[in-house]
Amino acid sequence: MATSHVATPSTAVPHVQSFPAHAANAELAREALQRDGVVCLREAIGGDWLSTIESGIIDALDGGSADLDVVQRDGDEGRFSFSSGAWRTIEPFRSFIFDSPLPDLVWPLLDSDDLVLFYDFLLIKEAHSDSASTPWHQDHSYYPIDGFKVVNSWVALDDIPVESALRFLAGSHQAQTLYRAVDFDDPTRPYRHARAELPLPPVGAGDELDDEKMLFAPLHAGDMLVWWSYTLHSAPGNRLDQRRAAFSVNWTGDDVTYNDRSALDTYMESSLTAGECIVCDKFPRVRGAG
Ligand SMILES: O=C(O)CCC(=O)C(=O)O
Repeated sequence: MATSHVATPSTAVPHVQSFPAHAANAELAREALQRDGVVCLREAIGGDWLSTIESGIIDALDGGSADLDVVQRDGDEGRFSFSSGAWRTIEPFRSFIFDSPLPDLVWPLLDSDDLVLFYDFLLIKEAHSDSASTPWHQDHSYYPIDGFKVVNSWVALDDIPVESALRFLAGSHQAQTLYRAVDFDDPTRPYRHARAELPLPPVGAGDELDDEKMLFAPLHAGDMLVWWSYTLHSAPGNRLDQRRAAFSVNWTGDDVTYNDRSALDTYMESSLTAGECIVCDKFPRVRGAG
């Protein structure tokens, strides 16, 4: 298993721009998202909804998620667990996605006539899952869809200090260059759905602290990051004595169509054909008329 050394950043590193999560700040948040490719909404999700998600996590880890991976890497004390597309079987996840303030926080940032649910993603790095790092990547490289109105709304379930925080390459979405998907378990190995004709991401393990465009995202539980699917980002393993968990919901907007390229089952739907709008039972419209 290849692991990348990630130095502990100082507290002086630049942070993702953040705003209190009010409707009144939506325009400022949208400008920051357009410029940097990522924005943080502080205190976006309240304690009751965080508890709802936690009850969904219990269900997911107890067999409720059909697509759950739990890995413990050599030498690590803690496990790294992730699940995707569980909202259709786990009621607390469904309720959070459809009934919480989440869609109304995200929709204004997307500048789209509608808001379509693509999939949910749960990620738990237990204390001292030291080598559970995430290499530099764009989410879009893994998707069988075309279009640019695709965002990840990533809710911190724990306080996440800068040492284990996500990091972003500011403005990396703007050129609309699609990079090749990398294998998360071992970035030196070809990923099975990778498109060989695409360039590799231009940032490698260990480069992040030298780059002035790097933005770090320390968060408190309930804060939410929103980033475009073309924004390059990465994360270190969790070397801390505390859990680092997040629940993210990925959304698409009115410019997105299916392209039928090879991808994980979570992102595919056999009833869709290339060029079609992706709205269907698996990817339902949550806001707007379509
Ligand atoms: O937190 C992490 O390790 C990675 C999260 C991420 O890259 C994602 O959700 O797309």
